Amino acid sequence: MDLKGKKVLVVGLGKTGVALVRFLSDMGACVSVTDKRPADELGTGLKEIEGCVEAVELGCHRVETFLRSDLIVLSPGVPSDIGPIREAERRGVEVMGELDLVSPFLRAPVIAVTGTNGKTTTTTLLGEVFSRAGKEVWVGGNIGRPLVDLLLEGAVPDYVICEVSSFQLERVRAFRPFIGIVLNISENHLDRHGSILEYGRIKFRLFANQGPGDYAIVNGDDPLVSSLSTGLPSRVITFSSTRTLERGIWLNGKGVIFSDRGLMERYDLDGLTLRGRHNLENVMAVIGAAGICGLERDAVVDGIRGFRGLAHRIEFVREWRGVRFYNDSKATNPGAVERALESMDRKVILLLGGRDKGVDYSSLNRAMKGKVRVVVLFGESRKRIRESLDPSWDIREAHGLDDAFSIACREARPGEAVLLSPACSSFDAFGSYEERGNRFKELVGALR
Ligand code: UMA
Repeated sequence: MDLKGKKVLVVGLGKTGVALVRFLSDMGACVSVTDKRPADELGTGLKEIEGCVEAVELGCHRVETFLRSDLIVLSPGVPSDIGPIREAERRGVEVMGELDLVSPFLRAPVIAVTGTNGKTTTTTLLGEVFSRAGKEVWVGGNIGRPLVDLLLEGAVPDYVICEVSSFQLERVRAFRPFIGIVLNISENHLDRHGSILEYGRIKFRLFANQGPGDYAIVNGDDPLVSSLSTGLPSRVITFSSTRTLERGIWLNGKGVIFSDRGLMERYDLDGLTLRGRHNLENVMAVIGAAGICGLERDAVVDGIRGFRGLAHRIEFVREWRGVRFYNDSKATNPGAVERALESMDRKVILLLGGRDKGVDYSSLNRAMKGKVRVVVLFGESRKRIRESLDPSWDIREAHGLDDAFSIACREARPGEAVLLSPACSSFDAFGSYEERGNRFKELVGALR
């Protein structure tokens, strides 16, 4: 892709936008940027692109700005269907996302991970396991480090391990991972994608540009993932935590079997510290990628056994007066809450709420059965969640997280757990799920 002298407009000046501007400028493009937020809300972005841009438009997106460009590159958080983008496309201006811009410049095989839940854990674990097996890796993507940073750094690792979101996949036409992983699909981001089927189809764009020499690792226990997996252009490797397969990845006692092309390996996972079935699925996907790449089995097992999990994902914080506190602030959709509840071995006081993403919360009723004693709703979405929950639940309402936490502490009995697994994003009251999780941990830490 020749970018020299091209008039390129970057839309959005968050982390990705800043990296895009800098890369495009390095490649000799004439770069402009537009962000709907005004300068005083943009943080350090403007400073970081000093000297790299010809024009900056803030506080609005004017159609003329889009029409003047040869190429428009979108940040993931910018929906594809906003007016100026539609108009520019109608007039023949090329529009692409970060993944397609980066694709022609990639010099290492990509292992890309998507799914509604478990992406970050799986991506991080892949990084650990591949490093342990002596491979040089670059780990990034939706995890918080834009893929375009890889090009800015000039890194040429053995493997690029990349977390990919539905936002990034929305308009993929060229991105081609050597191994693509779809962990699961449940309701999320419906405010942007409209329906779960459309959301699922977008996730499967991960495989759209693959060929017969590439691999698709998919969850054979997830009905939507399975139904979308037929007819893929790459070699499909299925994993299952419920049955033995003819080939693929499955559980065997306290181990996992990987079998493909006449090869069969058993990975002994006795002593695994990760909790819950969903984490076993993440581990199976990692073993699939490791098996395909021919990593040394003992290194893979060491990497997996040594992995302690990530903060804000069913993170055990502390035990206080016999009550265990878990921070699962990253659970921003009902599917993630279901998985957290599944992994609990005691009665739970569940903290739910935040900003609604247009999803259906009624599936929580089944997941809560036999596990949850009291539900504390908080934040913007509390009314909507209450409407989806069966009235027979013991439901309390609180304004914000702090109030919800006080109620939970009053209600919890020794032997129970207080679980923050909110099913919603944090943006009604916090800048990120990390901030919300850290506040929860602060409150737990302050208990005397
Ligand atoms: N903006 C516009 N016009 C619009 C919409 C947004 O100008 O119509 C501007 C905003 O004002 C803001 C900028 O775009 O200044 C933000 O861009 P962005 O939302 O793409 O944010 P980045 O900082 O570039 O972060 C993105 C991902 N964010 C989203 O997808 C929303 C980060 O994922 C990712 O870590 C980062 O790129 C690096 O790849 C975050 C996320 O929440 C963690 N992802 C979602 C998820 O995991 O569920 C998909």
